[in-house]
Amino acid sequence: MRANEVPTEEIRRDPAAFADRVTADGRLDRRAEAGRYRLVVNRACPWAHRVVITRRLMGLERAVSLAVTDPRQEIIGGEPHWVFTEETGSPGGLDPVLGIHALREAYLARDPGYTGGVSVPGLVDVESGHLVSNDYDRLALDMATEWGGLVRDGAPDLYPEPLREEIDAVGAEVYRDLNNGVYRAGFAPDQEHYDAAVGAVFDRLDALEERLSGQRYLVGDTVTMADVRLFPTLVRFDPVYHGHFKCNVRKLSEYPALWAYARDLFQTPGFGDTVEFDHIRVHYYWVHTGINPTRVVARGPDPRGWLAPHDRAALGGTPFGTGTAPGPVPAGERVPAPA
Ligand SMILES: N[C@@H](CCC(=O)N[C@@H](CS)C(=O)NCC(=O)O)C(=O)O
Repeated sequence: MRANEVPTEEIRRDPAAFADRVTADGRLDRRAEAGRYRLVVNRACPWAHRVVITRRLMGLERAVSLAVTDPRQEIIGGEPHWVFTEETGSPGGLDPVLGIHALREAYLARDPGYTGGVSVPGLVDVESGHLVSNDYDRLALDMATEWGGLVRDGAPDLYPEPLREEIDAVGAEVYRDLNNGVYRAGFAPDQEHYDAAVGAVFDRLDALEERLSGQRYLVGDTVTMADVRLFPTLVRFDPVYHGHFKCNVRKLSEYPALWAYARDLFQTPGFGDTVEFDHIRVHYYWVHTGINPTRVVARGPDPRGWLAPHDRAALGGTPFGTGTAPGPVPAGERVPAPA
C-alpha cells in the first residue's frame, strides 16, 4: 500500500532493501570514515528520527552529514517520493552534497534495476552516490555501538551489554504495539483491524504508564536505545496519531507519568532539539491522501507544553550515566523551538 492510497489491507512492512553494515573496523561490509556518508532523512518520519537522535547523542554530526527532505513527498511515476526542495533549504531542489533531487536516485545508483519502495532514513555513500542502507534499526544500533573512534568524547553507552536483553524485549513490544501499532490503527482497512490495533496501542501505553511511574527511564538508570525507540512515537502522538490515525482513546498529555517522561526526554539535549513539529503535521496530513483526501493540515496542539517542568529527576538516574550531554546542534541543523 502506498501512503496516498485508500487502505485495503493491513499495513505491511518490507525488510530493508539494502542493509550494508558500517563499522569502525570495516569487518563487515564497509568502514565508518568521517565524511564518507550522508544520512538522508525526513524530520516527520519516526524511523528516521531514531537514527537522527542516535547520531546526535553519539556526537556523529561531523562524521556523517545530514540531508533533510521536504515533508511533502512528490509524486513520481504515481508514487510519493522523498525529494529535496528550495522551500526546505536545498537550492535548485537538489541536495548540495549528493546533487540529487529524489532519494530514489541513490537507490537507482546502487541498483539500476531497483523497483522496490524508497524509504527514509537512507545512508548514502557520498563519493559513489550509492545507497548503503535503509535499515533504520541497524543504522541506529551500529551508530550506537560500532562507530568506535568517530564518536564524541563523553558519548553515552546507549546499549549496555548487561541490559541488552531487556532493551530488546521492551523494544519489541514498543515496536509491535506503538511504533508500528499506530500505523496499523491509522491505515486500518476496516473496523476489525482498527479495533485490534487501537486496543494494543492503549494497552501498551497503560503498561508503560505504570512502568514509568516508578523509574525515570525505560531500562536501567540512563537513556538507552529503548528510550530512543519510544520517544519518536510519543512526540508524534498528540499532533498526528491522536487525530489523523484515530488513536484518540486518550492523549499522551493525559498520562501523568508518560507525559512527564516524554517532556524529560524532550528537554534532554539530543531529543527535543531534533523535533520539527511543522514537518510532522504537514507530512502526515498532507501526504496520506488515502485517509485525508482534503490535505487539510490540523493546527494543534500548542507545542509549548513540551517545555513545562517534568519533575522526573527525583526518580533518580541521570541521562548519560558517566558520559556527558551532546553539545549545541550544529548550524544548519537547528529546528525551531516550540513557540
Ligand atoms: N523502511 C522501514 C521504515 C522506514 C519507513 O517506513 N519510512 C517511511 C516514512 S515514515 C517511508 O519512507 N515510507 C515510504 C513512503 O512514504 O513512500 C519500513 O518499511 O518498515
